[in-house]
Amino acid sequence: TLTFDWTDPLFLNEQLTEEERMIRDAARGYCDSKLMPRVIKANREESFDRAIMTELGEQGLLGATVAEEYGGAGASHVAYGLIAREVERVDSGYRSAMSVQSSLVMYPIEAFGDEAQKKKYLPKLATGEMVGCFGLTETDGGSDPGAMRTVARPVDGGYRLNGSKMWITNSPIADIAVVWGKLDGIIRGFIVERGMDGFSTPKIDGKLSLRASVTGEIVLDDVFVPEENLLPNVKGLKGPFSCLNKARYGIAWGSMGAAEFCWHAARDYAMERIVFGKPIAGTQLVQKKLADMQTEIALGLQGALAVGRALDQGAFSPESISLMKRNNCGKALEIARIARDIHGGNGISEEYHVLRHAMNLETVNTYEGTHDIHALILGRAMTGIQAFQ
Ligand code: TGC
Ligand code: FAD
Repeated sequence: TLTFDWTDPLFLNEQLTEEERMIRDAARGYCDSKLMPRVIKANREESFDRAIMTELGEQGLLGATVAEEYGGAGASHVAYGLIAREVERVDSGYRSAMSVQSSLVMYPIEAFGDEAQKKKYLPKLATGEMVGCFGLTETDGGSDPGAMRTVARPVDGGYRLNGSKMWITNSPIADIAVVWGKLDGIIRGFIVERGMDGFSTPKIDGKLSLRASVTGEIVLDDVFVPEENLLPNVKGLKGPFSCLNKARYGIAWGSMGAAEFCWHAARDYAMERIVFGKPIAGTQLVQKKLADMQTEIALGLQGALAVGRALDQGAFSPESISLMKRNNCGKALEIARIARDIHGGNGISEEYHVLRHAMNLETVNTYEGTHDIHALILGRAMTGIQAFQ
């Protein structure tokens, strides 16, 4: 028998390869020493330090699954998930920066780009010398991206893009944007570069969630994009949705990282906090809350691992990703709120981090498909009846 470790009740550690454990530990070392010390200030000031992208690149934490010949790590999807978990243990906004670059910018260029595009962009994205963003959502109903208004008009040597995108992670600091728009009524992907006339990325201020991440719009005012910047190898919603499969999968791991932070913080606080003459950890109500956290996290990590192994074998279904993204985000949000409660009044202080996580997880539960949209994806798969419209 194995000795019971309360922090790893279903023996996740034993199910990882040596390489996965090394990547996880390296990510954890960086996150503890470099990200954790700056997160309170970043969250308070609603600012993202651009240098983090270069640091993540130096640590090999960008484009983990991208082939080594293009600067990626050529690692497993499970390794990518473990990175997301470590980064989000610190802040969902930092994980956002990492996952947008890896899953929503590098992945589509690798999967749907031509050789010249891969050589031009991927190595610089892998080192963090270049920052990318992903423009799918528009102001009117992000849940229904098929209704997008952004259009591309063919012109001599390329296309003219018109439209705007809303709520775009990293857009204000991005050097390139993978933008989805309709060409002759069909959704296509374009690599728009900073400096192209008519391309601008106003920052969105005043967020009460994901404050350590920079979010903005993308405005496309008759932007000329040359032919060589069209992603040639995908057409239709399948393009952006294939990227979302990867990112949603990473979020299933990441949200568990945030939840684990909150669970451990709640447990540690409860051990120290003496009320009515004894630690609150010695009360039945608190122990039940901690046991619920432990159970949901252990199950959530196992589910994410199962999907990761399936992705590594190329035998996955988007519905299983929806199930894990939905459940893990929902559970993480609940866990963060309860952890805040266990901290009493201290729980609202930035010093204890738990309310920051809860606030962040409101976004994580909304982006990449809301909790309810994923329920409808699962409902459609179960009944054969689509309930979106
Ligand atoms: P539907 O009819 O279901 O599908 C249209 C076409 O797309 C294909 N498809 C997929 N392909 C690959 N993977 C998937 N997961 C796919 N889902 C669908 C499908 O086979 C079909 O292909 P074809 O060839 O038959 O045309 O499309 P619908 O319009 O009915 O979709 C409905 C719905 C609700 C499922 C979908 O629109 C949806 O998922 N909405 C949520 C939108 C969303 O997730 N937006 C995310 C924006 S990006 C973001 O939030 C980044 S935050 C990142 C961060 O900071 O970390
Ligand atoms: P809506 O679609 O208007 O939904 C509003 C509510 O209606 C939700 O509760 C939803 O579940 C519900 N709803 C919608 N349709 C139905 C239905 N048929 N039945 C029942 N309920 C329904 N997008 C990008 O493209 N790139 C990014 O990098 C990016 N980063 C983001 C960063 C942040 C901080 C945030 C907040 C968002 C980001 N997004 C990004 C956008 C995100 O994906 C959308 O906010 C999300 O998809 C929801 O779209 P919406 O906000 O328009 O909400």
